[in-house]
Amino acid sequence: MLNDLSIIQTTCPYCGVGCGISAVVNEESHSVNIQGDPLHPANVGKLCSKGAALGDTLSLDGRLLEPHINGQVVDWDAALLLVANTFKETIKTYGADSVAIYGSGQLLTEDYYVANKFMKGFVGSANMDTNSRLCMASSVAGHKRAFGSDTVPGCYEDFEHTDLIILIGSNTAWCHPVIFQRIRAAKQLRPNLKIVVIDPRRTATCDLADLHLPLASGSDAILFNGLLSYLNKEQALNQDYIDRNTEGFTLAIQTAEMSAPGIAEVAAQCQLNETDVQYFYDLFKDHKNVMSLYSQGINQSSSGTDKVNTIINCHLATGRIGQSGMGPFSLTGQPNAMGGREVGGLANQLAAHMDFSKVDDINRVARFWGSDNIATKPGLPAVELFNAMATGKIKALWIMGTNPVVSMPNADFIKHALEQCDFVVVSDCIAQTDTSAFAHVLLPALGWSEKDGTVTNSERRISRQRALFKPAGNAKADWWIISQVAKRMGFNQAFNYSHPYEIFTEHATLSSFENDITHGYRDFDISGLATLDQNSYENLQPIQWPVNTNNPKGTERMFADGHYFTPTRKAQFIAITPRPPVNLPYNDYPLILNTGRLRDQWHTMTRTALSAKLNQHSPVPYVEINPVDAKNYNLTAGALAELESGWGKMLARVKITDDQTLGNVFVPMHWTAQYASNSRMGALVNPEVDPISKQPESKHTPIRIKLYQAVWQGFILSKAQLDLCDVSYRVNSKGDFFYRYEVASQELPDPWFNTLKDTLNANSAEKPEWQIYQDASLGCYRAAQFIKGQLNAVIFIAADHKLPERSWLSSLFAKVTLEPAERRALLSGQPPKGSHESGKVVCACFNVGEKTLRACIKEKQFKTHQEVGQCLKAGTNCGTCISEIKALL
Ligand SMILES: Nc1nc2c(c(=O)[nH]1)N[C@H]1C(S)=C(S)[C@@H](COP(=O)(O)OP(=O)(O)OC[C@H]3O[C@@H](n4cnc5c(=O)[nH]c(N)nc54)[C@H](O)[C@@H]3O)O[C@H]1N2
Ligand SMILES: Nc1nc2c(c(=O)[nH]1)N[C@H]1C(S)=C(S)[C@@H](COP(=O)(O)OP(=O)(O)OC[C@H]3O[C@@H](n4cnc5c(=O)[nH]c(N)nc54)[C@H](O)[C@@H]3O)O[C@H]1N2
Ligand code: SF4
Ligand SMILES: [Mo]
Repeated sequence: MLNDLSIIQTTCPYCGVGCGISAVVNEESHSVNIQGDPLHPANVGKLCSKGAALGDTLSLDGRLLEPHINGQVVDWDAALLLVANTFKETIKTYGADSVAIYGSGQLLTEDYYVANKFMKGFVGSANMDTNSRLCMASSVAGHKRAFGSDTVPGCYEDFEHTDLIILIGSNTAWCHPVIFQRIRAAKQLRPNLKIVVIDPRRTATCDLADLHLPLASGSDAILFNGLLSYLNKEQALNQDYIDRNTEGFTLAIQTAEMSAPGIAEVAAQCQLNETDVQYFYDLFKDHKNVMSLYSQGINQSSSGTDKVNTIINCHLATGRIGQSGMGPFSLTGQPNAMGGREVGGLANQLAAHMDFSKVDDINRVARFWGSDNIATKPGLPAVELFNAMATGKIKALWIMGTNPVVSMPNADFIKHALEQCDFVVVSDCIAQTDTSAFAHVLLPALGWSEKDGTVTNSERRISRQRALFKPAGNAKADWWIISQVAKRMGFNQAFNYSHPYEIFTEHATLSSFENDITHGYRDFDISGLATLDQNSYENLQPIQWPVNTNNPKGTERMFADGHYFTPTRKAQFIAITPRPPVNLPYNDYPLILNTGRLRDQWHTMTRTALSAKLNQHSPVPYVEINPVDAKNYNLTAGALAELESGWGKMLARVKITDDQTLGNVFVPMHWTAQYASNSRMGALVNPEVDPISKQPESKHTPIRIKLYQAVWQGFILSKAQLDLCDVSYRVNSKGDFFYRYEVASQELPDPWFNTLKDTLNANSAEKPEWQIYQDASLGCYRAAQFIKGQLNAVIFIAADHKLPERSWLSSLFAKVTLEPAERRALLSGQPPKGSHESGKVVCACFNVGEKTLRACIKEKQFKTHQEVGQCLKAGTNCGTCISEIKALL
C-alpha cells in the first residue's frame, strides 16, 4: 500500500532516452510531483517538457475503464471468454495464421514477453508484429547483417568522450531532448567537439551544428558510400582492424566506389555543395572518436537497412567501434523499443534475440517454453498484415498499445482493412481513439503511473517502471489480460503468472538458456538477473545488458574485443548499391512529403494532448514549405492548404520557411480524428516498404498541394467542450480553463453561427449575455458570451485566416472577471493599450511567451540565451526551447 505521500523512482513513458523520474505521489488527490531522478544514469536529474508535464496526463477523463463488447460495458470474464473463444474458433476453422497480434514498443517487457510467447509459442503463428516495424526494423536488420546480432554497441557516456557527433535523420533536439542537452553540455565543456547534422530540412537540432548537410531526401547511402571511398582514397582506413575483425571489405569498397566515386558526384547526387561534403569527409577522416547517431530519417525508408549498413561500414573500416567515444548509435524511439526487440516482438523474431532462421533456435525456445506447437516460420510484418486483413486472410486481430489508423502508411486503407476483419480487439488505456472506433472488444489496460515492469532504453539499459497509483477503474495489466485469454484457450501451465517479476525472470532465464560455447553465443544475455526474487526485482537499479557472470554489473560497450556474433565472429561489410525512394509518377505529385515529430506532442496525442501546457507550442496541424514553392502554389502564411497524394488527402496551415529546401514539405505526424476533422497525415503516406526490414517509406511521399478555398475561417474559445462535427475543417485542443476550436468551411456560415450560439446558450443554466460585433460586408463576426459576468466563450469569424492571435484572448479565461478596459478591447482581439501579453508559448516549462521574450531581449539588450534564462527562467529547465530563444536573439 502506498502512503499518503511517497517518493517513487520510475521511468518516463515517452522516448527511448529512458529518463529516470523521481515522483512524489499524493494518492489522495491522485496527483504527482515529477522531478528528474538525479541518480538515474540516463538523465542524471534532467527531464524534457513532455516528461516534466506527465502530471497533467493523469486525469481519468477519457480513460478506458471497463471492458466493452460492441460498445456495451461487460465484466472481465465475459470479455476474456469472448476473445479466447473467438480466437480458438478462428484458429480451428482457418488455421493459426488467420489470427494476429499488432503490438507496441510502449508495452513493458513483461507484457511484450507474454504476448509474444502466447502467439509464437502456443497459438503457433508468428503473426505478431509491432509498431517497431514502422520505427526500428531497419536498424535491427542492419545490425544483424553487420554484427550477426541486433546490438547497439555504445552508451550515452560516449557523448562525453567523443570528438565528432554526426546526427543523421535525427531531430535530437525535439525527439531525444535529454540526449541533446547532454551533447550541448559536452560541447560547452569541450568546444572542439564537432557536430554535423544530416537532414533535408533545417531543424532545431541544427542549433548545435558546425555543419548542416541538407541532402536530397533519401540520398544518405550515396553520401556514406562516398565517405567510404574518400577514406579509402585518403588512406584513412584501419587496415589492421579490417583484416582482423571483418569480412567483405573488398566488395563493399568496390561497390561504394562505383556509386560514389568522388566528391563531385556525391555532391551532385545529394544536392549538396562540394565544399560542405569535403568538410564533412575531412571531419570524419581527422577524428578518431566519431559517433554516428541516427534515427527515422534513416530507418523509415524503402532502403533503410542499406542506409544503416553504409553508416556501419564506415565505422568498421576505420575500426571506430567498441571503444569509448565512438561507434554507430541507433537512437531508439519508444520507451521500450529495445525491450520489444529483446523479447522478439517483430514477426521475424522468435525470442531473446533468436529468430526463425535456425532450426536449433526454434527447438530451443520450444523446449524452454514446453510447447509442442511453436511457430516455425516468420509471420506477416505490419504492412503485409493489414493487406492480409483486407483480403480476408486475417480474421481476428488483437491490437495492443498502438494506433494504426493514424500511424500506419496509407491509413485510409487501414480503416478499410479493419472493417474487413471479423473480430478486432483493442487493448488501450484511452477510450476513444481512431483505432478503437473499429474494435468489437475493448480491453482497458493500465496506463503509465499504474503499470509495473521494466523497459530498456537506447543504450541497452534496463530500468524499472513502477506503479504510482492503484489501477484506474477496472483496468488491468497487459500481461494479465493476455495470460487470462491464454488460460481460457487451454494454455494454462505456461501462463500461470501472478506478478511481473516471474515473467521477467523467465525472460532472463531464456536469455541464457543454451547461450554458450557449445550452442553458440547470443548477445542478449541477462542471466545475472534470472534469479531475482520479488524484492530484488522491486528494487532493481538501472543496468545495461548483457548482465552475466563476466559482467555482473552490466556492460557499457559491446565489441570491445573485436568479436561479433556472426558464425566467423567477424563483422560483415555489406556492399551497398544505393536505391532512390520508390515513387508514383512525379508529374502528378511534384513535391516530397516528409513527416515527423513536434517537440511537445507524442505520436497520436492520446496522452500529451491532455496537457494544456504541451498543446500551446504547436496547436494546429501545419505544413512547412519553402518560400519559392509557396509562391508557385499561391500559398500565403497561415492559409489553409490541401495536400494530396496517390493515397489520401489532408488539410494543414501553411508555414513558410527556408528551413525547407525546394520541393520538400514537412508535416507533423500527430493529429488524429479526435483532434482534427481532416488532418490525419497517415492517409497520404507511401506504403512502400524496405525489401529486407519491411519498414515503410514514411519520410518520402510524392504529393501535390493547393490552397483550400474556405468561405470563412475562425476560432472559438469556450469554457465548455463543444461538439462541432458539421464544419469541414476543425481542430480542437485543450487549454488552461478553456477549449480551443479552429474552424473553417466551404459553406456560408449562417445558420451555423446561430446553431453555435444556441449550443453555447443551451450549455448554461443562467441567462447568457452576449457582446457582438458584425460586419457582413467584410464577412466579419465576433462575439463574446458572458455568464454571471464571467467570460464563457468567444467566437471570431472572418472571410480569411487573418484573425487576431489567440494568446491574449486565451489568457482571459483564467480570470474571474475582466477589467472594464479588457472587456472593451475584447472583440478587437488585442489587449488594451499598455497591458501586457505574453504571446505564443516558447518555453513550456515556465510558460514564457514569444512576446515576453522579445520585449525583454529588446529592453535589456540581451545577447545570449543564458542572459535571457537568468531574467525569465526560459530555457533553464529542459533546455529544449534554447534554439528558439536563440532564433529570437
Ligand atoms: N517530441 C517527441 N519525441 C519523440 C517522439 C514523439 O512522438 N514526440 N517519438 C519517439 C519515437 S517513437 C521515435 S521513433 C523518435 C524519432 O525521432 P527522430 O527520428 O529524430 O524524429 P522524426 O521527426 O521522425 O525524424 C527525424 C528527421 O529525419 C529527417 N529526414 C527525413 N528524410 C530524411 C532523409 O532522407 N535523410 C535524412 N538524413 N534525414 C531525413 C526529418 O526531416 C526529421 O527531421 O522520436 C521519439 N521521441
Ligand atoms: N508518416 C509517419 N508515420 C509514422 C511515423 C513517422 O515518422 N511518420 N513514425 C512511426 C513510428 S517511429 C512510431 S513509433 C509509430 C507510433 O505510432 P502509434 O504506436 O500508433 O502511436 P501512439 O500514439 O504512441 O499509440 C499508442 C497507443 O497505445 C496506448 N497505450 C499507451 N500505453 C499503453 C499500455 O501500456 N498498454 C496499452 N494496451 N496501450 C497503451 C495509447 O493510449 C495509444 O492509443 O508511428 C509510426 N508512424
Ligand atoms: S527525453 Fe523527455 S520524453 Fe524522453 S525519456 Fe526523457 S523526459 Fe521522457
Ligand atoms: Mo518510433
